[in-house]
Amino acid sequence: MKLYDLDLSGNCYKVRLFAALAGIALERVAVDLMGGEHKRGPFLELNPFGQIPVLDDAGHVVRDSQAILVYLANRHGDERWWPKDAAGQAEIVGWLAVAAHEVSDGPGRARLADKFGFPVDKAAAEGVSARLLPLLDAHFARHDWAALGRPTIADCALFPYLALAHEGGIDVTPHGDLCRWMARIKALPGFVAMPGIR
Ligand SMILES: N[C@@H](CCC(=O)N[C@@H](CS)C(=O)NCC(=O)O)C(=O)O
Repeated sequence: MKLYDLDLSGNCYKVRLFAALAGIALERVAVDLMGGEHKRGPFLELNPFGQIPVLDDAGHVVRDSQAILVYLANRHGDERWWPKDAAGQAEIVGWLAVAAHEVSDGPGRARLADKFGFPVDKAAAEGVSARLLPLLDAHFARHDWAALGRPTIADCALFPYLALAHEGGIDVTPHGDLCRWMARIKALPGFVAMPGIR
């Protein structure tokens, strides 16, 4: 299975992290984002949205980090990471949506501004983060994991841009329960980090 990937991408790291935790082998294919490879012909045939990560499983192509997590957990993982029941799946998808929206629009976009100099609305990203972090802290005050009382792909989707928040000038340290959840993820067997994760 090929993962079209970039070391510094938190979205790609969601997939690398889950694969490491679940013991799934991936062949990483580096995409030259700075050189615009993701906006040219061959790559656009894989993902017309011109974004990484993309997974190619023997010709079956999946785009979007959340979709890739669901695919891998279904196809190659086991029920620990992605349950069969509707209620459990819905609980996880709710958190995948938070990863794709609030976490991405808040800490993720703040990092795009500070680390990469992208012309994003930093104040808006800070505002989203300021609303999000207390919500997450309150959740993790009552729960060890995002969903189902155990590590799932929801944790893998939420973790990267929260663990990288400092690279966007977003301070998570006042949120102790959120930090303790991140420490629990780092302690999972098979955990791998990425550049910027302390
Ligand atoms: N919703 C997508 C977002 C993917 C995304 O934004 N990827 C970034 C790299 S982290 C990218 O390819 N950016 C280039 C672009 O949007 O032009 C996902 O979760 O995979």
